Amino acid sequence: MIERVDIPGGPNNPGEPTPKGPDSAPRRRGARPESLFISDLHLTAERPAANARFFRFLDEIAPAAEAIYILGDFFEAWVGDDALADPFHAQVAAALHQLVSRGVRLFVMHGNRDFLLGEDFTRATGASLLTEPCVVNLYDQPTLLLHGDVLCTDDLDYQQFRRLVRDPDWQAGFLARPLPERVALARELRSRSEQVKADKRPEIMDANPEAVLNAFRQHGVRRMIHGHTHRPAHHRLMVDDRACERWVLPDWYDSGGYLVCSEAGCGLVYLD
Ligand code: LP5
Ligand code: MN
Repeated sequence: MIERVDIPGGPNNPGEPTPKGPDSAPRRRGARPESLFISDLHLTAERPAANARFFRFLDEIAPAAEAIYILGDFFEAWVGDDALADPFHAQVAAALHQLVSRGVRLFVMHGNRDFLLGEDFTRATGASLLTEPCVVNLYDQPTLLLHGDVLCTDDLDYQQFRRLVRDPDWQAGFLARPLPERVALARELRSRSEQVKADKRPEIMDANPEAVLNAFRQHGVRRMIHGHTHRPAHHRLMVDDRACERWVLPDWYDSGGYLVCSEAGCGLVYLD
């Protein structure tokens, strides 16, 4: 089902003041309200450099934004919310919670690595989970948000796999297994994914142009933001008679970055 999500009190209600906690970071003087979009951080205790970059982003950049949107694959792999017991996961959740308590709204969407993020995670962080696909009214511009994997329609094996693991019965069966078993299965699946990707043609792992056009048409928007493909870009295209734009977010493996949007439009910012 396609739904247009109006986020209560979100940036789609620009007239409403952003709530600020007692220790909230003051906005840069004269700065216009901004929303930041990130995805594909693939956070894991095993990649400390990428984690440090993310914690720096949370300390130095995120507090001045009015909203942060995480569009999937925030974690390397999420096997269920009981994984919050892991010290690294708990540290990340606490850092997000601190950001929210400073008055920054936080929205999270599932990716293909972390589609099992659930209510315990949102409670621990103060984030709101966005249903994919979702249209937000971003400074008066309806904007379609996706993780991006659904656009890769030429990757037939992956789409079949996606249907399996997004099935609620399959997920209930998986979550009923002991945590160490789930962790081991996810590890196995990650290495399987890397193996099969090495044999896939790069173009089938990109967004299919027809799927992109259909998404614009179906949702009646002129702007789309997604991640997943690790091919950061600003695509301008005509859809029927309408000028549209598609922003693709960068991954955070080697450097990272984010998309910043305000009334004036959007722009990609890359981190060192
Ligand atoms: O993630 P990335 O960038 O490497 O590749 C994706 C697609 N791969 C995946 C798999 C994830 O990487 C692994 C997610 C682990 C965390 C989930 C935990 C909860 C579920 C655990 C289930 C055991 O999404 C990859 C795409 C690529 O993007 C580009 O779009 O090509 O697709 C695949 O690798 C899928 C394969 O093509 C087909 C999968 C065959 C495996 C079949 C095993 C099914 C049984 C699983 C039960 C153990
Ligand atoms: Mn992905």
